[in-house]
Amino acid sequence: MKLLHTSDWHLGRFFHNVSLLDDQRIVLAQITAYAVEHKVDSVLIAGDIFDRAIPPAPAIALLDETLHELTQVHDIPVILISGNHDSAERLAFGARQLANQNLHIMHSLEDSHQAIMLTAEGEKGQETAAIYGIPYHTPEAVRALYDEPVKTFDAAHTLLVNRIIECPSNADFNVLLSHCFVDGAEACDSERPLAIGGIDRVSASPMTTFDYVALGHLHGQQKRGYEHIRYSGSPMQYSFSEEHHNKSATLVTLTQDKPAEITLLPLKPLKRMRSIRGTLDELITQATHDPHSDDFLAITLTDKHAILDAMSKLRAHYPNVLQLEKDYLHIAHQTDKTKNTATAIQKDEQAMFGDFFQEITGEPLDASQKKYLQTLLNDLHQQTSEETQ
Ligand SMILES: [Mn+2]
Repeated sequence: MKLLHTSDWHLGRFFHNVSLLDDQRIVLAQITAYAVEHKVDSVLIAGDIFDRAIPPAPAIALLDETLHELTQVHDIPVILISGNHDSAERLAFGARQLANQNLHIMHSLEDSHQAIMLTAEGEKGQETAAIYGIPYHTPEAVRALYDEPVKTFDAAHTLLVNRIIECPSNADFNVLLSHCFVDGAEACDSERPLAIGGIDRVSASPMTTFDYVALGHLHGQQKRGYEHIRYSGSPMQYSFSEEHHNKSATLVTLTQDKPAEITLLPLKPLKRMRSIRGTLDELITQATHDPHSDDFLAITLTDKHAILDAMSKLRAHYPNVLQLEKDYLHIAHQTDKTKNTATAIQKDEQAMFGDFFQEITGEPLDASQKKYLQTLLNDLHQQTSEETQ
């Protein structure tokens, strides 16, 4: 039995106001190609299908197209759960009808103990897998549904897992999908916390009896405590904190009396998210030899002086600069930390205006100009402090 585990597609996501849909389309096509190439028995998507409850229409169209390719063109069942970014109710539209068409949308907590049964030809004849899905849920939602004093994310999740385990399954393999934050797993910048202060963590131990657990929520691929309890991670980078992530889909091969075999199938993005640093001149020179100058970039400029409209100058060579930082601003802040703040701000202003003046006129400020500027700044600060008193 072969399953392809993926999660956190976040279709319709924008990053620094740039739509990622073209990039998402590329990696979804690779996932479909892997599913076909490896003749998987199902594709499992562990939540955060969309980036928001009401996704943009082109994102809905991309999901529709991808699911059509998988379930109708290639006859591969898709099983998915809703994540914290999805609206479970909206994602559930048509779920009962679609279940007859290879598409299983598991959105209900009440029905999370009901398995989708898969059959496949294994080495020892026909094999069956029971696939369970626990959609994203809050403790309040579980408490409202069952008459249990559930207070924490862990208690809520454990209750739902135990409900599944209590129902005996005679399948050869039992597989669970869940969208949750398993304790000890590593987060990055692009996940929205489920709750503030780390109270969203759930324990892995109740899930160990499953043959495989397909997790969603965390965007970095990782196992959690056990080889068969895993996050597939998102199919592409969604923040600069994922600069060193190599994204993949997880191919899971289940064989009787053996642990699940895991193969990471690499996904190749259209554009990577990465950070570079250097002076403006260095970076512009580098751009000519950079075959990936259209990557999404976070740039740190190390020039010691202010540069007029650095963003447009960089974008002429790197069209997708999304974030720009200037080292000298940090340095100025750090060195002046211990001094009087007002003096520090004034000093920065003087230096910055001096740089600006030089950039425009090609000449540094002379002594009388500096004196005039100082008087002007003093007057302005005087006015501001009087106004705020
Ligand atoms: Mn997510």
